[in-house]
Amino acid sequence: MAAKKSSKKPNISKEELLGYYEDMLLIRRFEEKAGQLYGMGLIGGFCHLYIGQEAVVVGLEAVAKDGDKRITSYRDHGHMLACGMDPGGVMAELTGREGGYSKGKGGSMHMFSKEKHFYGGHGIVAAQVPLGAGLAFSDKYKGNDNVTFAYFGDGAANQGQVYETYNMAELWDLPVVFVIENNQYAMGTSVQRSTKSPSLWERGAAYGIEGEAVDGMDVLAVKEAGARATEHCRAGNGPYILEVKTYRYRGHSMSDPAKYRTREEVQKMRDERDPIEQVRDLLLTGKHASEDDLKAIDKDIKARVNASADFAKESPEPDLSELWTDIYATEIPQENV
Ligand SMILES: Cc1ncc(C[n+]2csc(CCOP(=O)(O)OP(=O)(O)O)c2C)c(N)n1
Ligand SMILES: [Mg+2]
Repeated sequence: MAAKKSSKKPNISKEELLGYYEDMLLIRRFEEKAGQLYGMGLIGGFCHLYIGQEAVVVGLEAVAKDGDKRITSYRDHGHMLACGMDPGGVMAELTGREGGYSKGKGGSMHMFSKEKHFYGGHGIVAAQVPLGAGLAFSDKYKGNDNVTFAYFGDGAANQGQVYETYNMAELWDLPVVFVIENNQYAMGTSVQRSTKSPSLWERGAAYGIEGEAVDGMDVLAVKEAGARATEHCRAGNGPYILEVKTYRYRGHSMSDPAKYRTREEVQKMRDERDPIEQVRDLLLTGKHASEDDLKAIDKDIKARVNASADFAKESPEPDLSELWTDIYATEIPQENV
């Protein structure tokens, strides 16, 4: 089945479109800056950029409500910014500073915010999927109508634990939206090379889980599909699978020779499908904003991102005594999970 396009209803308000534009641009500019800081040696370890995939998290956050949870893989900066985490705290974590969300001890892949219900940041492919079902179990147990967004990649979709999780999630009607971010590649392996059943969402049928594929370069389409998914889960109907067809422009991580695809393939995506450009076109053709308005927004966002980098650079490295803290839980939380 082809991925669903949005109905591009003309009644989408200027405020809504501008909101998507700003949120996606913040992620893009933040990631560009992270790439620069990495090049300058200020970020150590792994760093996986989200450039190209911005419409996925921004579209889904548009249907999230207070108390909803999210959990994802190592390609996680976009998810953090989209759920409202502070860019300064995220950048400081990337650079291993005290002001970071994990006090500089987690880095790019291991950041959390209990306040924003962001549960990581996981380096083991697909490990977050059963954990996501566990988060959804807590909401089911408490009897509220919150949902968990459990994000994973096309490569992760070939992991066994995903299917064990599908089975339990459907059996127990857990309110979890399984979001497969199909960016066409798992490191250097294309979906075509890794599976003969490329319609990843349809695998849920074996467990009785409903779902759909959606055009992940179109933020409005993602939001519409996200609304169907969350309504399904909030109403107590169990899990839902969204396979969001997207694309990453940069390498898998900062150390990717990118020999598995052509420059032309990437350029074609940038030219024809870019999620930010699509909203930009809607804003301009709908006369909701002028070129100058959009330039001013970009300037503001760049200033916010630069401020986050300055905050990161000025924040001290963690004290050596921090080596021995935050290793074991000293209290067992009874609620607010
Ligand atoms: C269990 C496990 N196996 C292998 C790896 C090495 N590895 C890291 S990322 C990755 C590819 C995952 O691709 P995908 O799920 O499509 O996510 P994407 O990077 O495209 O966001 C692999 C094999 C790992 N981290 N964990
Ligand atoms: Mg992938």
